[in-house]
Amino acid sequence: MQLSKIRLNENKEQIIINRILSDESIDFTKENSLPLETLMAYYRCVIMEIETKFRVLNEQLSLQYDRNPIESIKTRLKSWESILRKVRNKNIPLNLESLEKNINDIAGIRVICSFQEDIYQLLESFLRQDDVKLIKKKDYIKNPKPNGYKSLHLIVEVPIFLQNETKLMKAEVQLRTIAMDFWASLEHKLRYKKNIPEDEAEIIAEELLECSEISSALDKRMQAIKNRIINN
Ligand code: 0O2
Repeated sequence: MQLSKIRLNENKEQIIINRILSDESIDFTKENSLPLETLMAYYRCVIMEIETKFRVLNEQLSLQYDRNPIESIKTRLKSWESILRKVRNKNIPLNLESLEKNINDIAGIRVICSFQEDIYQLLESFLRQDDVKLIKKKDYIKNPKPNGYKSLHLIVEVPIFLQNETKLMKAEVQLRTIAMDFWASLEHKLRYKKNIPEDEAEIIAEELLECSEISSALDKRMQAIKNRIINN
């Protein structure tokens, strides 16, 4: 967590945060450094819990089908800077309860699969688990975003088992194919890159939309080939 960095006055992140934030949020950060560090540790724990759940499913499905449905898993704890930016953009009250209640993606787990069918199979097995509570599902695979973005997003609540208590923590899980991940990584660069002339940005966006369609077609063909191989 970036809290330790925030304490250093000359730190680069401190300078950015100072620019983004009001005095109130800077005071909040300083006054709550220990509870915030604890909360972030809980989010790290829920990331571990969920990552393990997917690794277990991968292990079992690989025994059953002799191949690994999960290509890789990436996890991230949202940076303190992004959390504060979201607080400001969404006009959320800045206190610990409000962060937990209103920001669902502090803990993020991205599961990357080879094939689209694997995503739905994993989804079913994951949501069937007794201790996983689905809060929200957004299927950008069946309903891609207008820019061509595809991925399956879940907000879930999962218990973490601490020394003297069990705590329910929320996390965002994104499931996508390798092709969808490849596309999203490049498109992400466009979103965060400043200084691209408007007409150039429009051309890139059109190219990306076309690439999204091409990669969907590739995903479908690869899936069909895999199924033919398996069925022979
Ligand atoms: P980062 O830096 O990846 O964390 P909501 O509040 O749920 O209504 P939100 O938070 O936009 O709206 O949720 P959504 O639509 O489920 O998107 C959450 C995350 O999905 C984003 O997080 C991105 O990681 C990814 N994502 C969504 N849309 C796009 C897109 O068009 N392109 C790419 N490359 N990624 C996308 P953050 O917080 O925006 O960013």
